[in-house]
Amino acid sequence: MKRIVLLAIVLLWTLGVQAQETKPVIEKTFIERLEENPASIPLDTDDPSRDVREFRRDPNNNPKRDPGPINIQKTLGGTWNSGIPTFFRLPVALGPEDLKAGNVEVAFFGAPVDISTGQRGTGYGPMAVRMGDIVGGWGEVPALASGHPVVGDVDWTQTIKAVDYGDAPIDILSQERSVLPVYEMAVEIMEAGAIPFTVGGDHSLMYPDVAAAAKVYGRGNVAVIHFDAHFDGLSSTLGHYLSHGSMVRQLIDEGHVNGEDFYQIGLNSVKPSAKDMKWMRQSGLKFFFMQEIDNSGWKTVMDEILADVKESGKEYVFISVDTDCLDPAYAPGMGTPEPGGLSIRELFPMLRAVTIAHNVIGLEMVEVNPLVDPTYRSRQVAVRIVRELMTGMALRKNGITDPYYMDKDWIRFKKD
Ligand SMILES: [Mn+2]
Repeated sequence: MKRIVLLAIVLLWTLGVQAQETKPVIEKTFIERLEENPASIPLDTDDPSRDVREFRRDPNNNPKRDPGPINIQKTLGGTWNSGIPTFFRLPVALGPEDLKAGNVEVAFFGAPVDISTGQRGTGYGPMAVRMGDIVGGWGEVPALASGHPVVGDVDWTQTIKAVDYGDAPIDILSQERSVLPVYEMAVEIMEAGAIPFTVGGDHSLMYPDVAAAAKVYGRGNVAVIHFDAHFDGLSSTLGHYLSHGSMVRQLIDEGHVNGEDFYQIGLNSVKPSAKDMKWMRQSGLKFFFMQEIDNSGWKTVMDEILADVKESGKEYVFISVDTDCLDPAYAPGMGTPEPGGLSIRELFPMLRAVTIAHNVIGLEMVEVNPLVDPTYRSRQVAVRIVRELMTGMALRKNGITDPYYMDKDWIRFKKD
């Protein structure tokens, strides 16, 4: 009897629940909104965290202090595995007033975007570079300064005033919504009179980075030297204008940079389609496949590029290094590695050449993926890429004009 009563209660309760109508809190379903406009991604405009740009601190009043770079290290200097991991243990700058007050020349900032590669990992690039081994020592202790195996007694950290500008506040769920915060940070650094050096993050960053340079120095006034296994000129990817494979197309077609001022070195991926090749030729893009470097040698290619930039009269040069320009033998931890790429022996002298020869107004190093870099090899190489670029800039500041400069005293013993 008890069981029957219990069953009856359960039955009535179930019927009661079924009889209730569902009352949705949101009237239009997500599916309906997608069906209405399949090319849009519905967003919650009421979400207080919807604009990552609002996450930025007031750099001057939080806490209140005099402007200028802040040294956050405990010691005046140290060795590679010590210190609080800012980029190269550099002082920190929080806002443009710090850059101006400190006469900062180069401001590194991280941009941890990785959605464009289709896998996670490049977003950890900035932290990996901060943690990466610094050859020799860091800081202001002269005894810890380190020379360079090719160009001699030059320590860029003691020649160029540089800071860690922190990370751009990016939207980890959207490359499109990460464009503005990165663009604004790059513009802010340039307008404060410094050179932004973006550490990525995937290569979709090239769009805001170069667009910022064109905004500050003038559309069509900037030449771009682009090391990459990929041509990155797809008109779109899965309907997205922006990806790490299409920014070159957007930058040229939108008129930020002229096609003929765009130099690509080391192309080595699946060949661009016939349609893409047609666009590359029509736009005037100056591309050098790996085969050309294999046939003619890196120096011949570099000579041609240096002469061409000079002839164009372009005063402002942006350098973009996608680390996958290197063969995965040297750097396997990449967003999209491509066997058959440049060797370290080819890349390093080219990086010094472009920075010695040109008035560089912006740089980026992108696509390092520490999650697929179990040997730390790729991040070591990434740190070295930054070092080569910065060493070239330091040599230029010291008055060196030969793009292939070597300190002869450092190359071999002397017989005399
Ligand atoms: Mn690439």
